[in-house]
Amino acid sequence: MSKLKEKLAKKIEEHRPRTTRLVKEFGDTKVCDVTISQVIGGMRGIKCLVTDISYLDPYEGIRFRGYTIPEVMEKLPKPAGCEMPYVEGHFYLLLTGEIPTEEEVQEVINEFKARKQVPQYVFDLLRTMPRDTHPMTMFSAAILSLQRESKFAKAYAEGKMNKFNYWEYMYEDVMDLLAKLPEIGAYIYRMKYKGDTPIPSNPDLDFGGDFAHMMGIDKPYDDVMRMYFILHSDHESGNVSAHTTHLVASALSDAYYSLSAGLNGLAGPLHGLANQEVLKWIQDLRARYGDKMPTKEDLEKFCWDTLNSGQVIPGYGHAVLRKTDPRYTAQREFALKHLPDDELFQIVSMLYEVVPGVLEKHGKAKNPWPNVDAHSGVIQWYYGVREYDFYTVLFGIGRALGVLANITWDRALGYPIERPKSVTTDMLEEIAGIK
Ligand code: CMX
Repeated sequence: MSKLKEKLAKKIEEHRPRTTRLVKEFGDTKVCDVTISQVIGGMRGIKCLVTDISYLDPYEGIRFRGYTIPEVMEKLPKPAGCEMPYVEGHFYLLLTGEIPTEEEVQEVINEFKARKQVPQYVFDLLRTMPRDTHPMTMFSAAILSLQRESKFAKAYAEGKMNKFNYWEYMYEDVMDLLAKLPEIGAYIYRMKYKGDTPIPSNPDLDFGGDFAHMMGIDKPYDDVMRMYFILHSDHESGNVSAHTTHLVASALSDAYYSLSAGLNGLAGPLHGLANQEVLKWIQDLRARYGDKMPTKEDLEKFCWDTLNSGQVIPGYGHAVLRKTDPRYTAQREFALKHLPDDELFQIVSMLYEVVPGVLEKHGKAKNPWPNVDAHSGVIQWYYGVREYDFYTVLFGIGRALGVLANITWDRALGYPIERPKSVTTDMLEEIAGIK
């Protein structure tokens, strides 16, 4: 058994009694009330999910296992000469709650290396799809096709498992799957946009480094991607991609089924696709002003035109956050250091000064501040990834780290199949006293 799996086994043993005790001794203790607007309004604010992997404070933003983004970036081990930490170290943190040593990170790197080979049938499948298929469809289909490899599904079918060791098979699937995601993503990119010139994986590189290599982009793109994958990894459990992955896994569907489903949710324009929408929106803005750099007044007018045509301003607003997303800030700091004079970055910076005021005046969005998607595309664009419909795949590889860590713990703690209760409109009217 790997040291990571051993450590996880120990943590799980320590944690299980906490969950059991809460259910047994305090099962009837009330957590929160539920109002009609929450029932109709997408369950906003209802506290009915549990995860220890990350927590989203509306004002502070995300903490991964209790650490803020700057703390994660500072504390996790980094490859020699690099600014950003190993993605493998971040995954170790998400899974165990501990900052790994160099040696512990190396072990995860080696595990991924041993599991990273993508079966040929996945590439064959991708090649049968029309080239104008959205890359998220390709990515999700590739992951779904890998389901035949599931060790969990196989052991379940053979009746080999009991509830207490479900997590071990889930862990094996999670590691097998994660290790393959960089190559699947980069293959789609090179096949679809770069004249069908996939670049083979370099087994000596780490997760972020190998991804940059397979994309065919030089340094510091490896650091861009380490940062990107870490920032996008997890945002507690209620967002569409995390919740969907958890929900599907709750039916004892394996990691492949669950992640593929979660990614289909990430592909929606109100969720992960927003980073593609932001770039498209900014390109439309630039097209309107030709070579001239738009002024703040121009930007303000463009924002109002967007709102008045009934569209949302992509990259702004959030269901939980009520301040600037620290994932936006982390990317802004990177951009200030590496691409301060980039025209697109300057537009994004100007938008930061303009959009919150416009949204406040508009009076609808509860949060007028930027979210992660308002910034991600600009950095990708600068380093040459200009095919913006690919951006959500990058988000998806990052998001896999968090949601797969979560479903490993779901199995470990024996969370049951998810099954909330619905009511009819008649019933709500009765509850409201109007019927
Ligand atoms: N532009 C214009 N209107 C906005 C808005 C924005 N950026 N953000 C919210 N609103 C509107 C909503 O559409 C809603 O209008 P209606 O009452 O007419 O339906 C109203 O303000 C209230 O919405 P809210 O409670 O503030 O926000 P929600 O929790 O319903 O939705 C989100 C959150 C992110 C979907 C929304 O802010 C939005 O559509 N933003 C733009 C898309 C985006 O950036 N998505 C990425 C989010 C991060 C991620 O998941 O990747």
